[in-house]
Amino acid sequence: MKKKIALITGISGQDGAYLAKFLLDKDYVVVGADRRSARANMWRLKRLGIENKIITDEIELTEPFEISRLFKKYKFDEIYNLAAQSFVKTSFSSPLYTCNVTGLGVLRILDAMRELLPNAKLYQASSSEMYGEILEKKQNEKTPFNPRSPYAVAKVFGHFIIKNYRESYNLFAVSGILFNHESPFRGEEFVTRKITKGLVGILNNDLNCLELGNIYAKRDWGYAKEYVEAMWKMLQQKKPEDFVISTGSAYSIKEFIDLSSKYLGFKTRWIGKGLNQKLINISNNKPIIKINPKFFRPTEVDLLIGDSSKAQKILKWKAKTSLKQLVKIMIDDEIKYLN
Ligand code: NAP
Ligand code: G4F
Repeated sequence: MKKKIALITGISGQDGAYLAKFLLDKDYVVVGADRRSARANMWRLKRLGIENKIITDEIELTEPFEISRLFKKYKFDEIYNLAAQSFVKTSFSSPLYTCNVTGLGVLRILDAMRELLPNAKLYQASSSEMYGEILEKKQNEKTPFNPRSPYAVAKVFGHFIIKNYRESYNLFAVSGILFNHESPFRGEEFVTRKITKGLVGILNNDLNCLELGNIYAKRDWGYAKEYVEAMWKMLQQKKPEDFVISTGSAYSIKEFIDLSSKYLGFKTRWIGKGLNQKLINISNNKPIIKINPKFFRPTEVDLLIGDSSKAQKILKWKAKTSLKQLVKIMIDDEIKYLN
């Protein structure tokens, strides 16, 4: 039987790597596309031992000619659009660029698909950030969006243009509204990896103290490796539909720090309030976490908790890894690859 061929944009990112491994294990031909970079950014694929098993090509989401070229070169059965300027904080300093890549990039992909590959299936990486200042206690596919950052506004555009092209041109194009998902492959600027890497660095005497922003925000954190299966499942359905993917539980950054420091064997206590709040290492009375307003955002998303009952019912998908287990996975890996 002819192998299915899938395109993953954003192949160098966290989800791109896990999804590539998942699809290769299902015997797909995987074309992994990324923008050209002067920096070596394929370390995740190397770690998974799949760097030489995927076909690599270039895609720049601001460049429609490059998208068309790729869509003429390969007859994709499935397209996973994971590429984005995905760091929320950067979207405040680069709003136009973020909207161009993360928002309009989706339209460029969709329009090339309409013209060149109308029978392909397209997955769009939508985000729980779209709920922003939440309008319902638990967020599901029907909860209205209330975005709080240029990144989230761009994702809302991407989400609705997918729906519009699906309805206007009868394309199989769907959005997965994924809540935060983490792993050892998470970028170092995101808060979970910043904490696991930072605390391991402190234990190893490479770092004195870690500086963070708002530690009272709460997120619904799952394990990225499990979440890519849900993306694939969405494209195996008869009917194109959007799904929320989440664990259903939320924890604060402070709780994530406490779980991590406890797992590493630190004896700690919190002191002070607001900007003066610190986490003290009881063994030497020195602070290991401080607050730095530099990491605050102009507008914050205080709380996200997803309701993924539709995915549980239709996709038969459910998150399995607890936050405690996720912390262990991330820290063990951090220690293993310390040098
Ligand atoms: P990530 O690690 O930041 O990866 C983003 C990828 O997009 C990288 O490969 C990056 O390439 C690529 N990219 C950035 N700008 C590009 C451009 N102009 N043209 C082409 N490629 C570009 O993100 P992730 O965590 O894997 O997330 C995957 C997707 O899911 C993103 O769209 C993100 O917004 C969305 N999402 C993530 C989460 C989450 O919790 N992880 C939750 C909801 C939605 P470089 O290596 O060159 O930077
Ligand atoms: O780890 P974060 O940067 O992730 P954020 O903003 O929730 O966005 C991630 O998840 C979204 C899904 O909801 C994705 F769409 C998006 O692409 C990305 O993957 O920040 C999490 C929380 C925020 O409330 C932030 O203010 O942690 C808080 N935080 C506190 N101190 C910090 C820091 N965040 C970062 N990155 N760095 C800090 O020092």
